[in-house]
Amino acid sequence: MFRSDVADSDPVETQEWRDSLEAVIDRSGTARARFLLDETLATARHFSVAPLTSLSTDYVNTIPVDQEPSFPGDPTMEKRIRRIVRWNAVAMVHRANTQFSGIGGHLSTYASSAALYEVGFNHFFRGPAFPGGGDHVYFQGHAAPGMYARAFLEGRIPVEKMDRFRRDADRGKGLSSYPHPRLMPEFWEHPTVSMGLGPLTAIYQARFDKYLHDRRIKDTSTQRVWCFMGDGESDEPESLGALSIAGREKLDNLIFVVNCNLQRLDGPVRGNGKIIQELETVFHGAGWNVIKVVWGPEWDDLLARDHEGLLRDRLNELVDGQWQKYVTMPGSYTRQHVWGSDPRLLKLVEHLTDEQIRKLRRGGHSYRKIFAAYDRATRNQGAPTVILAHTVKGWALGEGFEGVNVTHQKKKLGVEELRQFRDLLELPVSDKELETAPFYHPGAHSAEVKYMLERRNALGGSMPARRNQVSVALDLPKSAIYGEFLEGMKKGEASTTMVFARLLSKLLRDDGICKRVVPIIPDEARTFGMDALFSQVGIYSSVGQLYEPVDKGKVLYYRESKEGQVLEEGINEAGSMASFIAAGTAYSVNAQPMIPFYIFYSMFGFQRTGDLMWAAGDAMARGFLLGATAGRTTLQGEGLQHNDGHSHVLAATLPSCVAYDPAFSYELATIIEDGIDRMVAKNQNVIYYITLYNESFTMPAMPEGVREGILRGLYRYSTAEKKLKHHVQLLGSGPLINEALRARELLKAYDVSADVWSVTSYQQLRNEALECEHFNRFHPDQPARTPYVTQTLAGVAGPFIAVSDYMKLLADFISRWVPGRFVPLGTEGFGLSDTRTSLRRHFEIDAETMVCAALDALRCEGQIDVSLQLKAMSDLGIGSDKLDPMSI
Ligand SMILES: Cc1ncc(C[n+]2csc(CCOP(=O)(O)OP(=O)(O)O)c2C)c(N)n1
Ligand SMILES: [Mg+2]
Repeated sequence: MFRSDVADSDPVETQEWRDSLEAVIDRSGTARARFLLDETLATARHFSVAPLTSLSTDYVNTIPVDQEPSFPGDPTMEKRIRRIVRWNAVAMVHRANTQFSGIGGHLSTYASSAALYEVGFNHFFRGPAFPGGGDHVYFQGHAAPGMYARAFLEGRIPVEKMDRFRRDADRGKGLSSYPHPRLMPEFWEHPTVSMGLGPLTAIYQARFDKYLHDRRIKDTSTQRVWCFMGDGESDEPESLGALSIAGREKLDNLIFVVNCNLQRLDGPVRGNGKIIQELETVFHGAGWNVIKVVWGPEWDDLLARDHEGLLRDRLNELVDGQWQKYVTMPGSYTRQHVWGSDPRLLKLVEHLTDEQIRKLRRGGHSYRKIFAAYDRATRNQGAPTVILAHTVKGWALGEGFEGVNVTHQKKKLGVEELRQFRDLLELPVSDKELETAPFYHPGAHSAEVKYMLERRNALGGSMPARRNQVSVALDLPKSAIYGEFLEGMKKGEASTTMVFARLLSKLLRDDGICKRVVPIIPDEARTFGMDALFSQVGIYSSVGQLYEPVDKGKVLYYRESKEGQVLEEGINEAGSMASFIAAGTAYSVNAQPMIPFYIFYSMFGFQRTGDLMWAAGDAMARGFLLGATAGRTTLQGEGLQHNDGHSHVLAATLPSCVAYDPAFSYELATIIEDGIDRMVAKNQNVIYYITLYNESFTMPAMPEGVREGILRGLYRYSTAEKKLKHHVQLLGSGPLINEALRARELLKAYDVSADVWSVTSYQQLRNEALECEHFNRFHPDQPARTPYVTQTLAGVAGPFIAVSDYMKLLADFISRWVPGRFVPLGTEGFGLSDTRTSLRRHFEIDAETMVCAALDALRCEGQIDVSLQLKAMSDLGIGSDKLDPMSI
């Protein structure tokens, strides 16, 4: 293999070195060849001529000119299409902001990446009808106008809709700001605009495609994942944090395209460095195939004549801030600064005019260079590929936009700028019309539209396009599977975590859905008592198990297998969430319903990866999130960073999330059965968040008639045997219901009886009450609806004391609909380590402090005297010096 464009002052000598290496390999094998290379490098280091690092290459294109494939398309036609798409992408943002100041949108991102997308659309992206199901493309969020502009040309978006960019409120009539499946469920597939999440979730999507394939659920061998991202976006830890997983898993179905326009929002990404070179080393180091597309074809001849490597040295040394500057300067300036550093360099460009120097394009604007990169990327085997494409931010939008630091924030063009843009694009928009920047469509039967539709038809249809249909109908588990959990325990004790582990292992044996269940665990299976799953269904590994596990021979051993079912993600909650999204959207993305059960430390769920949960909601993912080791006081000994007393508050902020805090095994089983029914049978786009505790107690049998109450969030668990002089209502959630039951016994000493209620979901109670409020507000002429919580608690006597292992804020969700004095008890404040008993006293949620709260409420109601309250405090050993947990 010989590169014509590499700086080589003595090609014959070079070939001799190559020949001798080949001869050693032939004669003595690869080990000897490697030894000789190592020795040569050691010598090179001694003389300080070793390559800087084997991970980076010169600042030139990876693919040599003579290895570029011929371009199969019609370049002139594709240029015309690109120009029309470019115009309309600009028109939609400009028009939106002219009509509605402040509505926003971005011009410069797509302007820099138009060719990157268009080459993909015309030649590579496989659409939904492609055999095997097509590619998954993650579009850079801020480039959305370009995707709309293309769909407009294809006839998929009418012109009225183009004029409703960023106006979603009239449902179905507008175009969302960014890729939001929930707002445009027929169009967008993958949410990307929270930067970093696109790259992360794309990696796990590619991995999940392999999982589906290896587990023989779906043949995904023709599907690829394309992820477009910004160079500024690469600063997000999530963007690069999972690269090694893609490398290790050899995800050759994955292609990243990084739009390296050298700028982010405020300024240069690496003014003092080189982002492309930096990314090259990072991706290389993680085992990726790296293709740099740095320069356009205008550079080919210059680089071919760079026999001494002077030009390469110059390209290598100039930093990005400088490259950005050259975009904004005339050719004479660049001649002087780039080439003027050495007379020999000046000579290289002496035949070029200043204007020609100014027009030496960057690789990411050359369809030929991009085609070559995509072609190579799609043929690569055994590793993921990244394409680092060098572009100009605001390309072709004129000097007010190209390369300037404010370009990201500019939403409109002046008439003169529009005129120049129109002239550059050679579009038939009249001077008179320029003021309004009208959309331009060449007509449904035009050659351009015909060409692009032909290309898309050959590739499996238009994109982006989200599928809503589920092609596989599943038989849901029979009720019997849940039976044992409803019966309760005659003897012994269990925690809800143990109950869940048992239920999950039953679901994994169920004929109807066993293959569809995807357990996801970030290195905590043993913590949750779920390690039996390892041997029961195996851990998924694309290479099987290449070693004999240390515990082989034991009943439960660490079994990895190509058909393994558990996604054991290691200590990686973000990656686990990305897997959850891939599995939870498989019903649409891969037309295969899957049911993820992602179990994690509840403290490291919504708090740590909340944005991914939000993205899951946007993507309309379905599945179960299980926040284990839940509760500020139930998990003892772990302390401040582990004790979760607020994940339910955070979960309530995710609109598609149904959050439950169950106490008993029958509640948990009822909730999971309902969740599977809603997600799989009823096709509802909901996520269930269920907290699981590690406190064991005897699980009671399910009382009659409580199913609806469990699912709606509240039911009466037990009624006072006998009414005493005073009466209160005690509401409990999770294991704290046991404290409510104990408080009921203690209260008897003060002539107070109590009913005990189980609150499985404050969030569901609140949501339903808000729904009633909404109905009533807008239907004043109809009978008012009463919230379920009000109806259920109506007519019972006494103040209401609510306790949970979560913040008071959670119980406060329902306070305004409770028909009576309401006293929430909860765990505001930082967590700490101690025994459960001490922690519950500290946070004032144990039975004794509950008694104090109940008596206090009765005193405030004028029912008892202060002396009784003081007596109780003294009886129970609680003084007025009780530390306020918020004070820590
Ligand atoms: C997590 C997150 N932080 C901040 C932003 C706001 N933001 C939007 S675009 C942008 C700059 C993008 O730069 P780059 O990734 O280089 O993309 P380009 O537009 O240059 O292609 C920023 C900071 C965001 N969308 N997401
Ligand atoms: Mg950028």
